[in-house]
Amino acid sequence: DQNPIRRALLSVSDKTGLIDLGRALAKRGVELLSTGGTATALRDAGLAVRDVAEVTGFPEMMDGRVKTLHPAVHGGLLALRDDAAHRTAMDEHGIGAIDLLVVNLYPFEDTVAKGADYDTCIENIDIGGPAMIRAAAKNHAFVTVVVDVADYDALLADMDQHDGATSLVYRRKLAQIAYARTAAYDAAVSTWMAQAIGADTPRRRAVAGTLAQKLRYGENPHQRAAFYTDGSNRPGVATATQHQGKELSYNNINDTDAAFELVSEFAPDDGPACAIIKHANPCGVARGDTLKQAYQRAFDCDRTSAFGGIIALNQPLDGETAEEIAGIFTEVVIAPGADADALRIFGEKKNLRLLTTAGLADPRAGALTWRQVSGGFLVQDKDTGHVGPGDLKVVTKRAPEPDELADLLFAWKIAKHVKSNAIVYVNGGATVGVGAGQMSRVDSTRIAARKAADMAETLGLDAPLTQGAVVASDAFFPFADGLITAAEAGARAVIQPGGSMRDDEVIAAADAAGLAMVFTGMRHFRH
Ligand code: 93A
Repeated sequence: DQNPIRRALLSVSDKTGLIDLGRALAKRGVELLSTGGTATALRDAGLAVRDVAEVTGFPEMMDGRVKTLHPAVHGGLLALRDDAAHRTAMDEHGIGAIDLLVVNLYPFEDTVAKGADYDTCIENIDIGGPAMIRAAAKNHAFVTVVVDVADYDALLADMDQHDGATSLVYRRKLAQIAYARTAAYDAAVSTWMAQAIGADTPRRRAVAGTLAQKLRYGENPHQRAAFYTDGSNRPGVATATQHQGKELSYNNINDTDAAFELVSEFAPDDGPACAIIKHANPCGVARGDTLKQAYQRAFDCDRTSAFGGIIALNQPLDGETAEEIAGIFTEVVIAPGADADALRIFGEKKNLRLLTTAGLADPRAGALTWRQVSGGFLVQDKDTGHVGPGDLKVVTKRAPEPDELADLLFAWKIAKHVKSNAIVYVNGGATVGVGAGQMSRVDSTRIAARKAADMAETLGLDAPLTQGAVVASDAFFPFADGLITAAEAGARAVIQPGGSMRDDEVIAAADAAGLAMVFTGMRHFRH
């Protein structure tokens, strides 16, 4: 359904596969046109190429900013071959048809990812390439457009099946891919620019991404999946270095992100901290005098769930901590670095993946988060909310003691990272019971206390560690029952947003049980 491809314009920044493609096209009788660097590469390989400059009658100018932006190129791409007036215009102006366009763009996304300065990023915004891609894709009734090195082989195969032409079905498919590419490219520019100019509420923020990894499957084996980076180059799972072990899965990446975001709440200067994650919720978070101790204390919150978990550390992994972690099966460890001992010890654990990052995530850094709903998506600011001692309002007769206050603030930071309804018991800088994701707050409170009781049995303790603990609730207690459950489990102090219609009842119950309670005035729903 098309004449054989006679003339191709090749203009590529990524020259992978270029020579083979050029040879294969030349062998099929296709004339090659090219821009500067692409032409040189083809010529060096002994292929005959015509310079676009010869076709346009203009040299490439302004540092290459203007190379292909000319009617001789765009007319050749856009002309309707079956329209008499278009044919006349081509003849009058000496415009030759371009049947195939092969373009890949200036590497804007890579330039940003490398941390290049503003001007360098600007210079890497391709103008002529996207213009040609969009023109060729619009005219896919006659023109074939290829924007991805991965499509070269399929292009040649399609040509061979159609006597040197391509099928309309295939050209349509390529045109759609082409528009997806230019859309993603412009989205990457706008995303980068929003960040570069510090626009806190970008007028329109497109979802841009660069394929980082095709995943074997999604949350379940029957779901397809892939991992994209957004070019923001922040410390985290997307930019971490993987030292060993098999490829991360979809769930691994999701859980590793949750672990790292949580542990990043704890500044290294405040001492070692460890978070262990299962199914995106923490099953243990603790501080320690050493990193090893922080891990052990996190592990002791819920040893059963920690099996096969994901561990995040707020300081570089050392040998003694690695030795301790290696004692049970763990999927992933992520930390801002690892010393030689740690690398050697983990090197023997082939199934354990170790990821190191360039630092911790900044929990205060603004970002947007997306969630898909049928027919659309929700966008919101990332939850960067935080409270300090000065933000707390004591609402009970008794105010928290200093040690209780420290645990309350620690528990509050963790509650922010637990699925709602979230209840977190903390004792001496370690979680001792976590209740996550329940539909009623009182159930989360009971589950967390029951888990603490189970652990007390496992560890051979006289009483669960909820005795004398503090408790955080990510949102207000709607009734007194949740608070009473916490008091019965032995909690001494409570941190919660406040704001319930029945705050008075809840405060009265706290006073009756001798609890100290503070309101944050801020909640941390996480659904
Ligand atoms: O600076 S541009 O936006 N101006 C143009 O007119 C133009 N035409 C093609 N960049 C332009 N290109 C891009 O040059 C292509 O998209 C491709 O990425 C690159 C190929 O340049 P060379 O052949 O010199 O290596």
